[in-house]
Amino acid sequence: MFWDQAIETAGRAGLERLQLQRLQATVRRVAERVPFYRQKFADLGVKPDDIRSLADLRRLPFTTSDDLRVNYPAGLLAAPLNDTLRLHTSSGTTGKPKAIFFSRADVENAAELCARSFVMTGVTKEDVFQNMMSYGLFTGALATHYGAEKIGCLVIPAGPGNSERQLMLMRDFRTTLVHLTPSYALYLADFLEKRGVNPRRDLALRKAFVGAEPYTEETRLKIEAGLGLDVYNSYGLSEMNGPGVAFECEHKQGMHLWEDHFIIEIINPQTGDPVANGEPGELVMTTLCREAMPLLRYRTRDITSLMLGRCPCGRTHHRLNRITGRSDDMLIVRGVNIYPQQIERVLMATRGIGRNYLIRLEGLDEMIVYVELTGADFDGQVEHLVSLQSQIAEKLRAEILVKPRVELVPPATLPVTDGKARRVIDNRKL
Ligand code: DLL
Repeated sequence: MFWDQAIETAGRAGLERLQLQRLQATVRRVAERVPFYRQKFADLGVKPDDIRSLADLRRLPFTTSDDLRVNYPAGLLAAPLNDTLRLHTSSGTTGKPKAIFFSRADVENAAELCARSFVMTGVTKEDVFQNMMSYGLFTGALATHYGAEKIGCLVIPAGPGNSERQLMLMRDFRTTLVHLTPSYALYLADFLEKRGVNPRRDLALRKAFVGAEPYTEETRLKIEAGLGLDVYNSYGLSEMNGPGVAFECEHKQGMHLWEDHFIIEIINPQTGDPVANGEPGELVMTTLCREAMPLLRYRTRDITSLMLGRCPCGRTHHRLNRITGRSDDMLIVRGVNIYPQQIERVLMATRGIGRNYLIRLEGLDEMIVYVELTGADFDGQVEHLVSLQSQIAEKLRAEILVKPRVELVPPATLPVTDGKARRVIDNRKL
C-alpha cells in the first residue's frame, strides 16, 4: 500500500533532480537568513550559486549538535519567530537542550511523512492507534499522532507508562497499533505476562512501531513474541522533524529513508570522508523541505550503513540498516571498544533472560552487567542460576573480549523510565 505512490517509487534521476532543486533553495535560504551559515560559507569560500550538482554537497559545511547548543535558543532560525508554530527540544547529555522550531509547513510535513510511513506498513483507517510515546517537548508523539489522524485512524493519545491503564485502553477500544520505545515494549510484555494476558488471544494488536532508542534484532523478536504483533523499526531525530524519517516497509528489510525530504551521506566519523557503498559509518543528513530550521550536513552520530539492492516493495528510496549505536556511546573497557548493543544482542538471544539489563562501570575498569531473569528462572535451583551466570559471562567474553561480572536479578527490578532507557552507568575514575 502506498500513501503517495508517485513519490515513493520515483526513479532515481527524477528523485535526484528534485533533491538538487530543493538543496539549492535550502542553501539560498540559510545564506540569506542564518548568520551562522553565512559565516560558515564565508570561511569555506562557498556561495549558493556554487551548488550546481548533488556532488557539490561536499563543499558545504557540516553542522553538529554542538552548533545547535551554541546557537541556543534561536540562532539557527531561518524564519521570523512569529511564523513558527511549534517548539520541540531534544536533551543531550549535558547542559541546554537543542531547540527545534517548526513552521506550519514543517508541522504538516512531519505528519505527512508519518502517514506515509504508517501506510507503508499496511495501516488503514480501520486501525486504532494507541500512542505510547511521550507527549510534550519530545518529538516522539505529536507527528505520529497527526500522521495517524491523516490516515483516519482512531488515535488514543495515551502517552507512556501506567501499564494498567494501557491494558484497559487496549482491551476496551480494541487497539490494533501501538507506538513505543523498545524498553517500554519489553516492560509492557512483562506486565502482560504477569497479569496473565495472552495478547494474541485477549487483545487485537497487529503492529508496533518501535523506535527512539537503539535495539537489536533479538530484541525485536522478543517484543514480537511478548506482545503478539509485528514490530516495525522507526528511526528519526528531532533535528529532522522527529519520527517518520526512516521506517521499515512490510518486508522489514531495512528502513526506507524519505529522500525527497532528506539527503543522506554515510561518512567515516573520524575523517569526515564518505565510506564505500554499504560500509558502516556515521549518518549525515541535510534537510530539503524544512523552513524554520533547515540544517546542512547534520552529523547525527548514529552508526548505520546503506542496504544495497532494490526493495521488493517497489519503493526507490534508499534503505538504512538498523542503527547499531552512536559514535559517542562506544565504551572503552580495558582498551577494548565495546558498544552496548553487542551486550544486548547476547543477552536477548539467551534463554531464561528477562527483558531488562543495565551495564555499570566501576573503579578502574570493572564492568558489571545486571540482567533480569524471567520469574521461572529466578525461582529455580541455585545450581541453575550459577550455571546461567557463568554461561552469560562466557558468551559476553566471546562477543566483547572482556569478561564482565554478571549479576542476575529478579524480574522488573531494574529501573525503567517513561523516556529513553539509560543502559550504561559509568562511575569510573579514569
Ligand atoms: O527519538 C525521534 C523518534 C521518536 C524516532 C519516536 C522514532 C520514534 P530524539 O529524541 O531527537 O528524536 O532522538 C534521536 O534517537 O539520533 C538515535 O540516536 C536514536 N534513535 C531514534 N530512533 C532510533 C531507532 C527521536 N529506530 C536519536 N534505532 C537518534 C536506533 C534510534 N536509534
